[in-house]
Amino acid sequence: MGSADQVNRLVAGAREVVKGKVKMTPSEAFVETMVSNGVTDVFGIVGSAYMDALDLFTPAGIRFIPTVHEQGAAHMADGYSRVSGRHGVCIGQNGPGITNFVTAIAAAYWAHSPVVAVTPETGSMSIGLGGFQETDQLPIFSKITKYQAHVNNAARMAEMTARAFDRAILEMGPTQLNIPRDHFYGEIECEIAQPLRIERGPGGTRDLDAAAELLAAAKFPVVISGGGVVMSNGVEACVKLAELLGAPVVNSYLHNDSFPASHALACGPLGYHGSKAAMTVINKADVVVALGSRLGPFGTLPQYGFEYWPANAKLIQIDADPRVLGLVKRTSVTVCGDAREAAEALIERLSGRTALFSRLTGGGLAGASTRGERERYAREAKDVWAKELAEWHHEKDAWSLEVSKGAKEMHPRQMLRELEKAMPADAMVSTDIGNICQIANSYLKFERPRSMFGAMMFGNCGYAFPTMIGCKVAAPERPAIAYVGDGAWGMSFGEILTCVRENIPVAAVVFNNQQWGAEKKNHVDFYSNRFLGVNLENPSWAGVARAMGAEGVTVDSLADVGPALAAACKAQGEGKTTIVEMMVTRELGDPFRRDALKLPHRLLDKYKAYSAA
Ligand SMILES: Cc1ncc(C[n+]2csc(CCOP(=O)(O)OP(=O)(O)O)c2C)c(N)n1
Ligand SMILES: [Mg+2]
Repeated sequence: MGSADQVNRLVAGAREVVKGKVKMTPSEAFVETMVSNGVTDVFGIVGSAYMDALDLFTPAGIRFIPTVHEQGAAHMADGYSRVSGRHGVCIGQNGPGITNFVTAIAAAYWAHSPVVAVTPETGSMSIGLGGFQETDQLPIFSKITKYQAHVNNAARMAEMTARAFDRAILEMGPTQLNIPRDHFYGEIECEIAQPLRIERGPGGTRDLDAAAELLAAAKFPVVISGGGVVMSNGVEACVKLAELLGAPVVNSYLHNDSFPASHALACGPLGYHGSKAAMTVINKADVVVALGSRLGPFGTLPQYGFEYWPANAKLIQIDADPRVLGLVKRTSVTVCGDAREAAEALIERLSGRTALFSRLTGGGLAGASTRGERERYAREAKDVWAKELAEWHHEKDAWSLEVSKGAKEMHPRQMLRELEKAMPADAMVSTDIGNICQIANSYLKFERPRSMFGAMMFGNCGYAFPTMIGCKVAAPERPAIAYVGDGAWGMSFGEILTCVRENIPVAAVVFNNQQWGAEKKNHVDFYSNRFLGVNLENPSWAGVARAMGAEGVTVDSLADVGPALAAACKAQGEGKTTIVEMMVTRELGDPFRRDALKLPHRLLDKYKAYSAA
């Protein structure tokens, strides 16, 4: 029985927050503040540090989801928040339980996820004495959280808890709530705060006016729809703005769900193994409007040997976070505002400038008469890319050809295409870090937001599976699928037990190429195939899954890929988690970055043989 069954959120009063200044225990203040913030699920591993508060989760209508590893718990909180737009919460034992959070909180930081990491710590009377499970927990998270609340006095429990929750949403990123473990006990008098939810607004009038002028003068405007569009629930507004301008739309890197893929103006994602159509189209732009994007440095690197960023285009950057404006790319206009509201404000400013208005006043949209041309250009670019991709069955570099010669395993690209074809309409897909997961970027298309969950810019192997478990908790009705390489799977498969124990049915598609492929590619490209630590001897991952109480399927022919995915999605309706192990060749696609490494140069005689070939 999963703990969901133990929580009856309909227990009278469970979700009703105590009102006014009341005497309570700090544990009660902590739990009530979570209720006030709408928290219904918390991921973690039990620990004596916070047992007094844990005891109250069930009567408060909060489900506690025990995980295999605290890193998994924090990734789950991340996935949960990315799907729901609400807080993801994780908690653990002081010391090692908390340090186990670190990688996942860093990942959530770069995914802009409002995760609250609750970190009980050594009791206040023994801090600094070097007792059991003690480490200074604030410095560890200082660079990977937006805010750190420290409960320095039990009387401040409600206040600090509320602030940690408020700031996670306010700044869209993880916050830490650090609580010396003795501060859960005692009696305090306090009031439970209402959540502080501010309206961000569309941005300054002057900046929006300037943006509208630039767009009105654009001959070839292109929209980059970023993660901020998803987070602000702004896809509809983005569609309207693009339609008004007749502007093709590209997704920012790993945000393939930020614009409906079937829309006539949609050109697909930029970035590593993104859409060549998107790159061809943006290269033509005279004005680019980056809506809800920090324009991260890796999202616009040259791809396919194509330096596509339009260096001479005017750039309008719109983002809710002022710190990212003008940071990576020089902007012509910057707008600090909510992506949805800013798009709506631009629509308001531009919608009067119809073709008729334009004829009468000469002040209309400069690109109005050529919208058909842009649409045609985008359509042709998409057709060319679709054809190229359809014929791109396998990698063609010398090493890939050699290792796949006569191989009975599937070519990764063909396998990814079969997965794409079988993808259920409302699926949620997370992707890990690895060569095949990155190539998957070419084959992942979405119609609705909050559907794609890449490992984003922290880029840690082991992200996708636990994140998808969190996604499934937030959206149990949607098919949940994690794409994971076999190396990354070794880091994360333990959480199968969480799926089975807690009845959280998901599917994981494991790409078994028996190698840490993405890193091996560097050995091929830079180190004359001097392989070290990149080959993997795997057990049957399907067998391992079965031993852990899940379904396990091994697929080695293309015809079985689609049916296996469909079955794994259907099985979720029956409460079953399925691991689909794809047996694929060892061929490897283009590397992430060509500028990441230099050819080896050695000076000492003993290492001379280890120079570039
Ligand atoms: C936690 C972590 N450790 C190491 C790396 C470096 N790294 C990047 S990709 C990669 C290989 C991934 O291998 P696998 O998951 O098997 O996928 P493949 O590349 O074979 O498709 C490694 C080790 C990383 N990104 N994250
Ligand atoms: Mg691999």
